[in-house]
Formats: sequence, C-alpha cells, structure tokens
Amino acid sequence: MSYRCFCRKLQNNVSHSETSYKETGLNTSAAPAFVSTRRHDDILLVTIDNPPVNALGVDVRRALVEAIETADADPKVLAVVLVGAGRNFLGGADIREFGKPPLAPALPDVCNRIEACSKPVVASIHGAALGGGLEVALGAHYRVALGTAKLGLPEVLLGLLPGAGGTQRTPRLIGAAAALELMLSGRHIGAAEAAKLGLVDRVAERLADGEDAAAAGLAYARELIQAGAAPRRTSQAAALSDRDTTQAAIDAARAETSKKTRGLFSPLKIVDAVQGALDLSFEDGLALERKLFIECLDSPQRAGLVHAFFAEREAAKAPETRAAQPRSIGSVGIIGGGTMGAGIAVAVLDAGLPVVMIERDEEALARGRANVDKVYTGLIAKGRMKLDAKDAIMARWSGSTAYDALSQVDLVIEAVFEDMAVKQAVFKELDRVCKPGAVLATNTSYLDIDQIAASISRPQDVIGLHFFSPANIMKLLEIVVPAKVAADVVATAFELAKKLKKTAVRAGVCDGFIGNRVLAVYGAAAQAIMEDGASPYQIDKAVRDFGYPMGPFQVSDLAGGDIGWATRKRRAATRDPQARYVQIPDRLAERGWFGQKTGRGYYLYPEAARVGTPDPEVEAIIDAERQRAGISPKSFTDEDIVRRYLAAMVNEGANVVHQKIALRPLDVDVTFVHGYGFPRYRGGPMHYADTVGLEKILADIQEFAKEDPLFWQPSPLLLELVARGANFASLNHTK
Ligand code: 3H9
Repeated sequence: MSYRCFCRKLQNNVSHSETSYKETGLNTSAAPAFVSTRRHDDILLVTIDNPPVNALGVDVRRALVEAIETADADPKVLAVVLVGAGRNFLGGADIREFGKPPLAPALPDVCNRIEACSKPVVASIHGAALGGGLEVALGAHYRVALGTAKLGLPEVLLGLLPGAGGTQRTPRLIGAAAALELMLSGRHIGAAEAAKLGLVDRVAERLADGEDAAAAGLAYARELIQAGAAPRRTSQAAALSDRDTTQAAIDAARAETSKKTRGLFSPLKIVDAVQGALDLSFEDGLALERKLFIECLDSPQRAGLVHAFFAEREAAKAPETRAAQPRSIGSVGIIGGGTMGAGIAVAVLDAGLPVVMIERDEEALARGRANVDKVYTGLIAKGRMKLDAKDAIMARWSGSTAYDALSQVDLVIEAVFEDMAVKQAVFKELDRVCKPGAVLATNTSYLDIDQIAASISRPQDVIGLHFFSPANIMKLLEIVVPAKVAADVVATAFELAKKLKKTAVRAGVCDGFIGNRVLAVYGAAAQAIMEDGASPYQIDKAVRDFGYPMGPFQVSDLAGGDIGWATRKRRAATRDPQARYVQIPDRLAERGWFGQKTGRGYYLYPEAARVGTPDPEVEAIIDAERQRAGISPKSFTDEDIVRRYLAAMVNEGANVVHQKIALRPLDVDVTFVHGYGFPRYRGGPMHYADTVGLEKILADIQEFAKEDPLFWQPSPLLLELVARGANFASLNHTK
C-alpha cells in the first residue's frame, strides 16, 4: 500500500474510532491548557498548543510531562504521538524565561521523561522544531518530518548551547561532525537534509490534501505498533562509537571555532559539551551540558543576543502597522540602475516580485541590467545558483527609458544621485505617471523627505526606504516616515521589508535619519581621537577588539574617501565655525587617496590587496596636521578609545530617541547591529550603555566635555534617565 493510501485509510479509521480523553472520562479534570491529549484508538495524540510558536514555557513543560505519565499509566495506550498546533512543531525553550528564576520541571528533565516512556513516542514535525523543540523530538523515540519542517539547534545565536540534552543526544544520533556543524552554525535544515543526516527517520512528503502532522505521526505510530517496535532511546544511539573519528571531528571544530568566532563565548562551550558526549556517560554528559548551559545563560552575551532577537521583532511593529492595512504590492519600479538601484532590484527580484527599472538612456539602462545580471552570474560561478533559476528571475526584470513604463506599478523606489533638485525632478515625473495609490519611495540617505513630498501633489504617498549597500545583502532597511505620509503607506513599507527579508526600523526625518546621523557623530569622535594622538590603526584595532568586523578607517577605505569628502565640501558652508573640524581626511583626499579602489587611503593596498597595511606617509601627514592645529599628541589606551567612541554613539543615540527620530532605544540598537557592524552579542549601543551604566557614560561625557564642550554636550534624555535612576531598557516597551 502506498504511503498516501495508508494515510487515507488511517484517516478514515481515525474518524470512526476516535475518542478523546474527555469523552472517555480518562483525563477530564487534568486536560491542561497548552497541551491537549486525544486518543486515536490505542495511540495517544499529544498536541502542544502555545501560540505563536509553541515555545516550551513552564506550563507546556508541566503538561507535557503529565501527558507522558498518563500514557505510561494507561494500558490502552500503545504509542504516543507528539505534534504542535498551528504552523510549528515547537519553537524551542521560552526565551522570555531566561534570566528569571527557573521553574520545574526543567526542559532537560522533560526530554528525559519523554525518552523514558515505556511506549514508543513519535515526534511528528512540521514547521519549526528549533532548539529545545528539536531536543524534545530527540527525546522521542521516532521522528517523522513533513515537507514544511525546519529543524535546527540555533541556541548559539542566542549565546547559548542546546541545554536540554541536545549536545549529548545529537552527536550520539548523527555523529560529532554533523552535530557540531548544526550547533555551531545554528542553521535551520529542511526535512530532506534532516533525513539524510539521520536526525529524522522519515519524511512524510506524500500526504493527501488536508492531512497534517497528526495524520503523519499517527500513521507512523500505527506502523510501529503493528511491527511490535519498542521505544528506541537516542541516548543509547551509537554514532560516537568510532572514538578516533569523533575526536578528530571535535578537534577540527575546536580549531575552526577558536579562529572564526572571535570574542564569542558559547561556541567553544558547545565543543566542550560534545567532548563530554565522547568521554562521559550520558548522565555525566548531561550534567556537564547543564553546567556549561548555565555559564552561557549567565553571560552578558546571552543577554545581548536575546535583546537583539526581541528588539528586531519589536522594531518591525511600528504604530502604523497596527493602525492600517498595507496596500498590495505586486510590482515595483526602480529609478536608477547604479550600485544602489541594482542592489535594490536584486532584493526585490529575489522576493519574487517583478521589477521595472528606469534609466535616463539606453546605455545607462543596459549598464543597470548588467549590474543586476552580474549578481546572479556571481552566484552561478560560486555554484549557488543554476542558470535556469537565474533566467527565471531575470524574466521578471524589465527596463525602460520612459517614466510612463511605471504607470501600473504599485510601488516605486527612487535611487538616483543625492541631490534635492534631481530627486524633486524624479518625483515630479512619478506624480505625472504613477497610478493613484502607488507608493512613492526615495532611497535618500540624508535629504529632507518632507521637502521632496511637499513638491508633488500626493505627499501622503511619499516615504523613505533607506537601503544599505550592497542592498541585496545588507539586512537593514530604515523606513523614514515624513510628516504627511498616510499610515497605510508606512504599513506597506513594513510589509515590503518582510517580503524582502529585511530588518526594518522606523525612523523620522532629519539629516541622516537614525544611522547616518549617529555615525556622523561617532565618526567625528574617531577623527578627534586620531588628531589628538592615536593612530588610525590603533583606533581600528580597538574598535575591532570591541567586536566590530572593521574599524572606522578601514570602513572609510572600503566605502571610498571621495564620498565623505564630497559631503564635507557640500556642508562646508553650513558647518558651525566653532565646531572642531579635523582636516586629516581632506589631506588624504586631496592626494587622491580614496582607499581600496585607489590602492591607498588610510592604509596601503599593494597589488589590489583587500586587507591594508599601515602607511608611514599617512602617519607623517597626521603628525603635520597635529602641528598645524597646535595639538601635542597624547597617548590613548584601547579602552580610552572605545570609551570615547561609544560615548559619542550612545549620546547621539539618546538624542535621536529624545527627538523621536527613533521610537525607542531598541530601534537604535537594531539599526546599528544590522547596518553598521555593531557586535550583535553586545545587543546594540543602547543596550550596551545600560550594561555599562548610564551614570558612567554620562560621567565620561562630562569628563570629555572639559576638552571640547561643544561636541560633548550630554543628551537631555541621558541626563533625565540618570537623574531618575532609569535606563534605556525602561523606554523599550518590549514584552
Ligand atoms: C532553547 O531552546 C534552549 C534549550 O536548548 C535549552 C533550555 C533549557 N520563546 O520570529 P517570529 C516569539 S533557546 C519565546 O516573528 P516567525 C517572537 O518573539 C530557543 N518567544 O515568527 C514573536 O513574538 P511577538 C531556541 C518566541 O513565524 C513571535 O514568537 N529557539 C520564541 O517569523 C513570533 O516570532 C530559537 O532560537 C521563543 N523560543 O518565526 C527559535 N520564538 O509576536 C527562535 C519566537 O510578541 N524563534 N517567539 O513579537 C524563531 O526562530 C522564530 O520565531 C520561528 C518562527 C522560526 C520559530
């Protein structure tokens, strides 16, 4: 009988003979919320129902143990099937419980209780089986996954390790190399890969319409009963039996982890736990895992990463997303096919939407198309895309030199030269050709969007969508909300961000919005530190040691010194003459030293090297500039540098919140983690400031103000919070 027929038959059987515990009076008073049990002949179907993702909070844990005990005690039950209600199996431990006093039963005990069940337990997995969710499935004796299943042990992304037996059961089941790869990457895998690894026993691909995880699990359990299968305990699985191979895998993982996960606490603990799986009994291995888990749980990195997790979800909930329904987006127009426009086009195409690109002439349009094409060609060259997939994507791309081609698109993103007159001319055309209700977005990174909106007849449709370069890769999308925009346009922008898999942050209109405005201030602090005595190389190193992938001068060399130079020239007339202005970057730019693309900037890049080496000539220029400015250089420790750099960032972050450019401190955190390389494990600058203590940050600012009172003006919000003894977290309104 085919699997499909088998399932159908089973469904028919079930619908005739199904009895619930309530009906039979077996589980009346104890039918707990969060977990429901229902008898299907001699199988107990246990459904975990804790929306939105069936996280394993204390109520679920208690009820799950109760359900297993009931099954164990009931002679009529021959097997148990575990399923999740809704879209997922189990999303893992309840992250909101971390840092609070532990409540029994602990999840490892729940998994052990499931594994100890005297009757076969089947986990039937659809949607997410992540972290503790997968560990519950590993506690079960048999596993079936549906096509929608997404399995993984992503604890490392929260600064943790799988702490409910995952570090012990997974290697025993699938071997140390595969288990370590899963746990160290935190990646999600699909049903087919899980079956290949041996993480699940089978994939239920060929379900009939309307059949679900319950049907698949019941079918599997029925087969097991018929075959007389006994419980099969993962803790006894034998994939670690070849000691030498296992040790080699652990050693390789340790070496690679030490090299790659600089500054992170939990990855090496994962490796230690797997070493325990090899060296110790299962029980002792579990005890080691628990000890290491608690160390991770108590680490500030865990707090930072969990903050980042909730902050990015909270940031996506702007007030307008609650107040209005998004407009529907079936097609997107993009003006400009340069680096930015092409990157945005790729992001939109990747989301499955058609793109109409507008350029000023055929030649520019061909270049725009080529810029898009080359991203996919690159993927093919790396073996990450097939030619037919590329062709299918490019078939959604069309281009024109006439704005009229945009008459039917639902949303337009303008990515032309940063100049108000140029942008206004584009918007005038959009006003002329676009259909009523089309969303008109600008990708400007600092211009006044209110002014752009005011220049056309439909300001309610105008919004800022500030992408970061390369736009198809960088996760951040600042959604910039001008005064007159309609709420449903803002909601549409957030919906688009979801489709593009971007992390959206709501920002208000000001010069630089959240990100570039704050960047301008801590960038200036870095310049001042350099002029006062630290070399750009020391500053970069101090910032890297803090956890950034690159220092500010490396970033400048990568982005191109000409960009900042042009901005400085443009703003020269409006600059406060009293404000300190460090001329070193101008001296480099005047020599044409724009960074990597010119072979030298702050660093030297001989033979197009990607990593620069310090340049004594740059140091000589800096010395000369110090003399010109009458500065006698002083020495800075790396800690001094980081204190100043972060104080400038936090203070301007506070200003941005104070002036309601950012809704909450968490929006600043998300911006810097996703758009500016701020180390995620530190949560973001505002979360970091809370961990340092706001009084300390304020005291630093007041100390630095003795040298430059104009630059180091404490933010009114910082002063207020310190006076109240409050912190930034108190303004976040997260759950
Ligand atoms: C762990 O398991 C430790 C164990 O090894 C050991 C323990 C002893 N808890 O992402 P979404 C909330 S560590 C609490 O937008 P999606 C989320 O905040 C855990 N809440 O949905 C949001 O709330 P709100 C290992 C959670 O469909 C809502 O659910 N597990 C949890 O795009 C919807 O979330 C993980 O790391 C949770 N575990 O994606 C998995 N998960 O509506 C983390 C979500 O108030 N979760 N929420 O904003 C995910 O990756 C995704 O949420 C998931 C669904 C893929 C499940």
